[in-house]
Amino acid sequence: MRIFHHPDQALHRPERELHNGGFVAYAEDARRIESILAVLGEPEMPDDRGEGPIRAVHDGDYVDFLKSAYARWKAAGRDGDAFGYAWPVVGRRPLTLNRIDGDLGRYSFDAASPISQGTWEAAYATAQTAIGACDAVLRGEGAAFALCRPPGHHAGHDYLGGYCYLNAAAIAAQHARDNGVARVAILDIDYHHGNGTQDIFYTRGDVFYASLHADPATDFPFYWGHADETGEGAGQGATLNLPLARGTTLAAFRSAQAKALDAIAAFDPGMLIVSLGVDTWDGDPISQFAIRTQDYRALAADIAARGWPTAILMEGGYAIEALGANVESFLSGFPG
Ligand code: SP5
Ligand code: ZN
Repeated sequence: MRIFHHPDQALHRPERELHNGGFVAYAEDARRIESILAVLGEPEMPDDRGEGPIRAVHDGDYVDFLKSAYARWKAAGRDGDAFGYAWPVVGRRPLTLNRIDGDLGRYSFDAASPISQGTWEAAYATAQTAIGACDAVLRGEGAAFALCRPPGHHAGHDYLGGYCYLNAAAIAAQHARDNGVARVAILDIDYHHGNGTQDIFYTRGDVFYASLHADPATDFPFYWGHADETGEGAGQGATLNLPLARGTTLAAFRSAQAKALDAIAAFDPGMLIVSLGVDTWDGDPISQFAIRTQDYRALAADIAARGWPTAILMEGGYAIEALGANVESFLSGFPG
């Protein structure tokens, strides 16, 4: 399988995140990529398609904010990575403020996603990597893998969060739409609900979003991913949320995935995008499912059996030493 990755993705290097009332080491570590490449071997560099496909999904002011936030943080005399500490509660006026702290609150939804030097460059490279895999599939590959990092599925039209800054899956889906694919489906099997992807397509009927994830009643991102969120307007019925209990093993995960695949089949997509998180793994340090390494091959084979041209995009997974084996197992479920 063709594998895409851009070395600039390593430029995103936050030191810490806020967790349980204190600062801890940032879980979305750049070494995640090294662990995966050690197993998969040398990747392809994606072409640079510019900011057009990014701005086709994300708010222009938000993109400008991401590009300038770290420099503004430094200009304000701050040490370390840029963090928000005040957020506009839903219903506040959409004020335009110049202060960096105001913008950090306006454009984020958690305090676990700092902006470091190089965050923009890394997120931009992640987007190009996703587009590279998407283009390979558009040009006839049965499946291709984008080794994205930082991940993307928590990032919305105009916000960051959950270690995500630009939504690679949404950018790839929109890119496919803009290149003639009438209906695109996204299957999100990261441990966490992909709130950003859901939000971006919530009112649209041309991109189907199905997600298996830890029940947001117990797990991040809490405010999205409940079973009664099914889309709105033209998007009514084009969002499917399948929350699962902590401790979920292969059998329950696999039957929920079959349900998602059946719904996607009824939608009849021209392309599938898989948001692959291996934070569903048994030993993941921040997650509570019990999927084993060999299970990923079975899950992937069930997806591949449907026969849709498929771009696979990396999302979460934090057991650094196990990532290579888990991703390799998943990719081995696809032919070729
Ligand atoms: C893409 C993705 O998987 N994002 C997950 C974001 C989850 N953030 C909330 C959980 C934070 C737990 N942080 C523990 C850090 C230990 N070093
Ligand atoms: Zn996750």
